[in-house]
Amino acid sequence: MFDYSQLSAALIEGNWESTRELARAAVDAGANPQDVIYQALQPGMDIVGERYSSGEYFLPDLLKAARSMNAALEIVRPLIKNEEMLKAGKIVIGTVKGDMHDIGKNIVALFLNGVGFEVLDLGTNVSDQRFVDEVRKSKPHILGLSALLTTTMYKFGDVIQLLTKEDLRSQVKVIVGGATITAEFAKRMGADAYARDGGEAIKVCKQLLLS
Ligand code: B1M
Repeated sequence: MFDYSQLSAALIEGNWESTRELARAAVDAGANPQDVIYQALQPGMDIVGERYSSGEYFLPDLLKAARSMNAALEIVRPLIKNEEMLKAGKIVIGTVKGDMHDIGKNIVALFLNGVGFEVLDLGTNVSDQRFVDEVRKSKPHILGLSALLTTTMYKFGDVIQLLTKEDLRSQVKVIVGGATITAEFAKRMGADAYARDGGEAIKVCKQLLLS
């Protein structure tokens, strides 16, 4: 069992160089890359979020934490790969309009790619129409929508309604996720599925391929 407290602390302090070096030291010592994400980095980000909510941290602190997270992800990214191949699955993924958060979405994309899904990542601040146009063009099995803000999470419903309007809803399964999202909210927006994190997204997307 690894002690990730120093790694979490470096991320919380926004020291990207230490975060990267401690992530490298952990994987060099045999840490599981998924554990590095879920036992060190994401809990660290949660603390950063709490400090921001309480007024202890400000926007520059969020930016420094995001940079540190990305520096550590560069280390673990090459290790999350090809556990098995699922050549049949294609997913289009993106963060909805008005939302610039992409760290969690990138992790989900990384995990899905790691198990062999073909992942087409549209990035952040993606308009409803762009998602729908990409579904028409690329014909993915799954459309993945990410949102982190309580103001942008309602975009899920807008995208799904537009898919219906353009006669594409029956052709694609929709999975949604993000820190503020619940399974109940996903259902209310008309999504087919919800996943809490990257690991669950793999499981759920495999099920969606079979349904
Ligand atoms: Co912002 N931010 N942020 N932020 N930010 C939050 C979300 C917030 C909760 C912080 C807080 O107040 N405590 C708050 C939202 C409050 C609310 O809506 N109720 C907030 C705010 C207010 C804002 C701004 C409005 C701040 C401002 O400008 N005054 C602004 C909005 C900008 C915009 O988007 N228009 C803003 C900006 C930013 C930064 C740019 C500085 C930076 C993002 C950098 C980036 O993404 N490139 C940032 C950050 C870093 C955060 C926190 C601290 C961390 C987010 C993160 O990366 N978490 C965040 C607080 C928090 O979440 N605890 C916060 C780590 C990541 C691995 O987890 O993203 O949850 P997460 O992803 C998980 C799961 O959610 C899930 O799997 C992922 C991997 O495990 N998941 C999916 C995600 N997408 C999925 C899709 C799926 C399935 C699962 O299927 C498709």
